[in-house]
Amino acid sequence: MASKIFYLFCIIYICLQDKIHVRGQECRLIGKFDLHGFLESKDHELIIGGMFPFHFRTILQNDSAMEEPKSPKCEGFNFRSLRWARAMIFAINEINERIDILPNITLGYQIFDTCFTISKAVEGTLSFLTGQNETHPNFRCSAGAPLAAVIGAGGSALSIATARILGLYYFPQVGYASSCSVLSDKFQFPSFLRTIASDTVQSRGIAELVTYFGWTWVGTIAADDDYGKYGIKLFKEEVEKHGVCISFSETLPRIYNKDSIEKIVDTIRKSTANIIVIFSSDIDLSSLMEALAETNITGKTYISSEAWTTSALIANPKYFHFLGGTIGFAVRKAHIPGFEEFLHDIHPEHGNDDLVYEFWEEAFNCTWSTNRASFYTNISSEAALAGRKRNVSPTPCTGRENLNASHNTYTDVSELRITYNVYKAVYTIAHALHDLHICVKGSGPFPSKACAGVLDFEPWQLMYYLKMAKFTMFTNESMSFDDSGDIKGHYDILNWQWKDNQTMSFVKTGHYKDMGGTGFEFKIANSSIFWNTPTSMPPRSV
Ligand code: TCR
Repeated sequence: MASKIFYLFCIIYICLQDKIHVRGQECRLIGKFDLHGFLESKDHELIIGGMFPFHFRTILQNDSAMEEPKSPKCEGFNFRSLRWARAMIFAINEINERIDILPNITLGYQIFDTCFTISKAVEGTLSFLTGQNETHPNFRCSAGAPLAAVIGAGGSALSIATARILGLYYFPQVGYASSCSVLSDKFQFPSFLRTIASDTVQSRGIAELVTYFGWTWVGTIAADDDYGKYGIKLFKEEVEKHGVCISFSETLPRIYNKDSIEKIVDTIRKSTANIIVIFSSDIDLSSLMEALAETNITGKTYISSEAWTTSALIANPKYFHFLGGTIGFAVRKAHIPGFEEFLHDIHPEHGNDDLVYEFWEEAFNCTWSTNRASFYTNISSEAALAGRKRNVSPTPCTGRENLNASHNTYTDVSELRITYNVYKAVYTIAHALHDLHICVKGSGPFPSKACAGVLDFEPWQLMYYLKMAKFTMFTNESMSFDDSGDIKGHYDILNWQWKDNQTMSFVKTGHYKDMGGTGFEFKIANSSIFWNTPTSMPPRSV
C-alpha cells in the first residue's frame, strides 16, 4: 500500500514539474501542447500513430504579446476524415484477429487531429516522437508500448512538414493522401512512403485527357499549397509539350478573401477557354464554387484532380447546373467487407472519446448536456452554434438517435478510395513488422547478420522492412514500393452525372494506368460521357 502511494506521488510530481534534467543539464518547459480529443486504444504491445484532419480549420486566437501563447482550438467537424480514422482502427482490429500476420502481437493506435493545419500536424509529430504531450528532442520516452510508425498526415503540405521532422530520426511514415511529387525525393524525405501514387502520374494523365480531346486552350486553377502548385506545374509542363496553350493560371486564396475569389470568377467569365483544370482540396475550393453558383457562368467543363473528384462538399446538387459534366481522376476504390457495420458500431457512451461525442452532435443536430464535445471546439458544435444564432435552445442528445437512419459522409461507403489507402497503409506497416518478426537468427539483414526484435527495434530497422514490403491485398492488388517509396498510379476517370434528378453520381468512363517508365494505359469511353454543353457534344477549346 505504502509503495502504491509513493508511486502515485511520483507520477503526480513528474506531471507537475516544469523542469527536468537531461544529461546533467536543467531543461525548462517552454509551452504545452493542446492535443485533446485524440483516439487511443488500450491493451496493446505496439502502437501505430495516425494523423487525420478531424476538423477543417483552427480558430484564430486573440494574440496578445503579454500572455503565454496557447495552441489554437479547432472547428468544423469533418465526417469524411472520421471514416478514414475508423478504417485505420478497423484494419488494426482485423490484423489483431488474424493468425497469419503478427500472431500473438497486439497492435494499438494513437490518433491525433491535424485540423487541416501544418502547426497542429507538427505538434502531433513531436508528441509521437517523445511519447508525451511535451517534447524533448532526441529522446524517445514510451510510457507503455513503443510507437512503430506513423500514418499520415493527410494533405501534402502537412506531410511535408511532418516528414521533415520524422526524417531526422529516420522514423517511418506512411502517407495515405499526400500525393505531391516532391515527397518522392528521398534526400529530403528519407523515411516517407505512401499508398497513393505521386501526382507526376496524375498530371501526365490529365495532360493525356486534354490532348486526347484535342483541347488546345485551357485555364488552370491551383490551391495555394504544395499539392495545387506542383500539380498544376507538372500538368503545364506536360501539355505544353503537345502545343496546348494556357489561357489563365489562377491561385485560390488559402484564407477566405472575397476580392481574390471575385477576381478568379471574373477571369473565368472573361476567358474564352472552356476547359478548366483545377488542382485543389475540396475545402480550399469550396468558396470559389459558392461564388460561381451565384453567377450565370455555364458551358465550362471542369477537370478535377483526385482531391475533389468525389467530394460531397463540391458534388452538391446546388452546383450541378455548372459542375455537371465534370471529368475527374480518382484513385481506385474497394469494397471492404465488414467495414460498413463497423462504421455503424459507434456510440459516444461506449467509449470515452470527446471526438465521438462531437460527431454525434453534428450527425444528429443535438447537444450533450455533459458538454463533452465542446472540449474540442470551445464554442461547442456547429449544431449548438447555429441554435444559438437562431435563438433556439438546442435539442438535447438522448443517445437513442439512430445512425442507421441517417445518411451522412461518415456512413457513406460508396466511394472508399482514400479510406482504402488508409487501410492499405496499416497493412503495409503490419506486413513490415511481421517480416521483421520472422527474421531468422544468424541470417538477418543487419550488421553481423543480426535481426531486430519486434518489441524493441530502431526506426531505421523497420524502415528497411517497409521499403522491401511486398504483399497482396484481399482485392488481389499487389503492393510494393519503388526506390522513392511510391506505388504505381492507377486512376479511374469519373464523369459527374445527374441521378434521379436529385443527386450527383460519379460514373466511371475510363482509366489511366502507369505501366512503369514512361509507358501508360489510357482508355476512355466517349459515348458514356455527359457533356454539360448546349449541344451535349464535347466542348471546343476556344
Ligand atoms: N492529395 C492531396 C490531398 C488529397 C485529398 C484527397 C484530401 C488527395 N485526395 C481526397 C481529401 C480527399 C490527393 C494532397 O494534398 O496531396
